[in-house]
Amino acid sequence: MEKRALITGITGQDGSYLAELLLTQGYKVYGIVRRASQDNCQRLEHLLPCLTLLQADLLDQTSLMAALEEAQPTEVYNLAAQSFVPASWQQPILTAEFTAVGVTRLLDALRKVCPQARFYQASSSEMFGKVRESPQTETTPFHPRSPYGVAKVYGHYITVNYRESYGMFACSGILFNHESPRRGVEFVSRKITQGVARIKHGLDEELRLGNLEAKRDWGFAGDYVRAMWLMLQQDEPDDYVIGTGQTHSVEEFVRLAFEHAGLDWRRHVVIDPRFYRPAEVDVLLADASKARRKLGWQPQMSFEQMVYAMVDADIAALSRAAKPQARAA
Ligand code: NAP
Ligand code: G4F
Repeated sequence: MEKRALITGITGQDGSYLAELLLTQGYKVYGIVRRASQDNCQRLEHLLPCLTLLQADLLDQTSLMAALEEAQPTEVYNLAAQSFVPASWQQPILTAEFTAVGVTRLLDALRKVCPQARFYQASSSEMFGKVRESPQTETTPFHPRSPYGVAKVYGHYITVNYRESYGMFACSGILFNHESPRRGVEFVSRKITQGVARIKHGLDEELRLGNLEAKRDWGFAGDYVRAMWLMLQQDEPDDYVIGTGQTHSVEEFVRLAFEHAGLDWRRHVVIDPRFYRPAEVDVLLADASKARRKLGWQPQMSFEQMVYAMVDADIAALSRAAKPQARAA
């Protein structure tokens, strides 16, 4: 049978890596994009000739059903969400519509149009929030700390519920933070590496950040999309925690990134209370032993390698951008 995948959120960081992986596995890949006045496919440019993009929106059930009718997917990956935690305090209702109820819209469309398709839901370690135990496993209770985290808990349980109610092959991947040179610039990892590059190039003097003490279990996005795919290749649907099993503070990330560029972070980083959150997730740490045992998954890229790759990519991008100016001068 032809392997056909539909990805929501294909224009995002994970969507671009997942599309690459599925194309190399021989899938016909469809992606859902929402209408915008300008196209938003920068992360996909190198893949566009091989993809079929369909216009739909998680807010609009009719468009989701039409996309499923057209693609007739064997696998559906729901990566679309309002994914930036601070924005979820500014737009809590919109976040719930996209990130929570949007999952039900898609699952219900799937149930009606192609109930045999396998379904992946992009759940998050933000659901653990004020952690009840450490490290966190699939059975650790949730205590979300943001409207985003609350919305993801809903998305997780509605996925489990459609599996249990309708026998659908629906999996929830509880992924810890994962980064890459394609990460959005508002997330702390990319904000740091882009800030380092701008300081290195003499474009900025300072980088303003919030809480440097928060700790995250950070991995590389390319490794994590492999785990998503593996979940849908199993005999039975299930839920999995995906992370590295190591945690690092934001300060450690900062120090490594600046040192890699030959800079002293203490001379450039300014603590700005504007970037503190109303409620913080202090520390996250994954126990991904179930994924290791059942999926054979483990991360390939270390924390240090990932930080260095992100710094190098941002410095190189600014060097490329500066070249025409240098020629003109
Ligand atoms: P991202 O870069 O922010 O991408 C989000 C995607 O969702 C974009 O393609 C965006 O489209 C799309 N989207 C947003 N609202 C939509 C709507 N109403 N209808 C259709 N599409 C919509 O996120 P990511 O880092 O790739 O993460 C992918 C998923 O994994 C998200 O659900 C996120 O919450 C979850 N997650 C991420 C991490 C992580 O560390 N990266 C960890 C755990 C879970 P536009 O391009 O049009 O904005
Ligand atoms: O990079 P962040 O914004 O990621 P956060 O909030 O952990 O969420 C990301 O990972 C989740 C998985 O756990 C995903 F579900 C979610 O979609 C997203 O991808 O912030 C990381 C930490 C926080 O503790 C924050 O307070 O960095 C701290 N931080 C310190 N200064 C900052 C800043 N975060 C941002 N964005 N900007 C700062 O200036």
